[in-house]
Amino acid sequence: MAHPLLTTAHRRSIIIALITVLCVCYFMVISPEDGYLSSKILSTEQSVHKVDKTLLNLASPAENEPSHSFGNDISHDPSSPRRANATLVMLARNSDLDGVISSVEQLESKFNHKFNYPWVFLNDEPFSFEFKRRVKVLTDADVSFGLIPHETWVQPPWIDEERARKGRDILIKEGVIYGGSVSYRNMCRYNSGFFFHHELLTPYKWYWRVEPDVRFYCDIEYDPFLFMEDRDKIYGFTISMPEWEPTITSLWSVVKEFISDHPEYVSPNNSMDFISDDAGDTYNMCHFWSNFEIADMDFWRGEAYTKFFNYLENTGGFYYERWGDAPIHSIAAALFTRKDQIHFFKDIGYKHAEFAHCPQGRQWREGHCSCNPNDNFDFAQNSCLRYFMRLDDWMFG
Ligand SMILES: Nc1nc2c(ncn2[C@@H]2O[C@H](COP(=O)(O)OP(=O)(O)OP(=O)(O)O)[C@@H](O)[C@H]2O)c(=O)[nH]1
Ligand SMILES: [Mg+2]
Repeated sequence: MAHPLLTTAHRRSIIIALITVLCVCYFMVISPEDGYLSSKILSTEQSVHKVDKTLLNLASPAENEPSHSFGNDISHDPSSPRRANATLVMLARNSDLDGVISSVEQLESKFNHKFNYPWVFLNDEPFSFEFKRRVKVLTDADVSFGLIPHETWVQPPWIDEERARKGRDILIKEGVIYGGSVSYRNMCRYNSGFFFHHELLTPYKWYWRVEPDVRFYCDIEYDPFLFMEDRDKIYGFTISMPEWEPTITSLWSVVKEFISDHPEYVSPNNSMDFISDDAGDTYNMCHFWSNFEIADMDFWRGEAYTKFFNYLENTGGFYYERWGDAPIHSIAAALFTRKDQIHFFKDIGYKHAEFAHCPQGRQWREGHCSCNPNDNFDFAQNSCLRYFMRLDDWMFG
């Protein structure tokens, strides 16, 4: 039998020896520095693993399980492109349905199926169920159908109807298109001074005006709204031509009065040379054809245009003559913006009635345009494009 003291002392020395061996081993094999390095390597591996998973999650979230452990809470999709505050807008009647479908179908397939800008349709009468059903199905974008407030559409009660009737009769005798039509005058006045105040349009800055039965010939692979925004543009067109003089007999004298009352609104770098051949003495009738417009509604809503429109409106010229929204918009854009703020969309193939703009050369090829490049109004006798091109800066715009 062993002595208890010896046994205790023996045990104590074994424990001390073991502790000593463990300490020596610890300091020899795992020094504090090595331990730091090891743990650093370990933590780096973990973070590489983390980053990999994070990148994977960003790259294709749909293909990855949601991982709460890494805290990758992706609140927005960074791959979603920047968008403009913009809408496509069309004024139409229920009876225009076939032409509306044709225009929407083309613009969707050439442009908007990739961008999904919303559509706004406006009418002076409620759109029929059939109209809405047939149009909504053409796009994945939001579609709204709006009723135009009566007072912004109809001939105002202060217009002298006897004088207006005489004005219509003169144009009928002269064989001017829509010369006898009051509803055409309503439409022109509405497009000149009111559409951009419609409650469905006030949320937006940019619009692309589309009409029933027009043609869009080419693929549009970029965003024309962002193009305008990024270059500080205000008004974009494709076709320009002269107005029928009898429809705007007194317009230019009213414009000149406005300019002399409000010279502060005229841009020092304006496009007077597009609309006048004699530095503003007379109007040469040139205008941008407003059935196609990509433009900034804040310009129409701004002080210069608001005062300009009200000035014109007070003369009654929309009804006593037959002032069109195209010369009104064009004159304002030419005078109250810088010339580099007006853009010729030469890459957008477009046709309204018998007049077409077909891109040329590389733009025609790259846009896969379906128009005949020879069916192009740009340099036809009646085109006003050469007047636009004589503005110094057009090609740098
Ligand atoms: N809701 C409504 N829309 C109209 C009316 N008149 C014209 N519009 C629309 O206003 C736009 C211009 O009218 P248009 O009749 O095409 O006039 P235009 O382009 O000068 O003439 P066209 O060469 O015949 O096309 C089109 O989008 C028409 O659908 C109307 O009385 N009510
Ligand atoms: Mg038309």
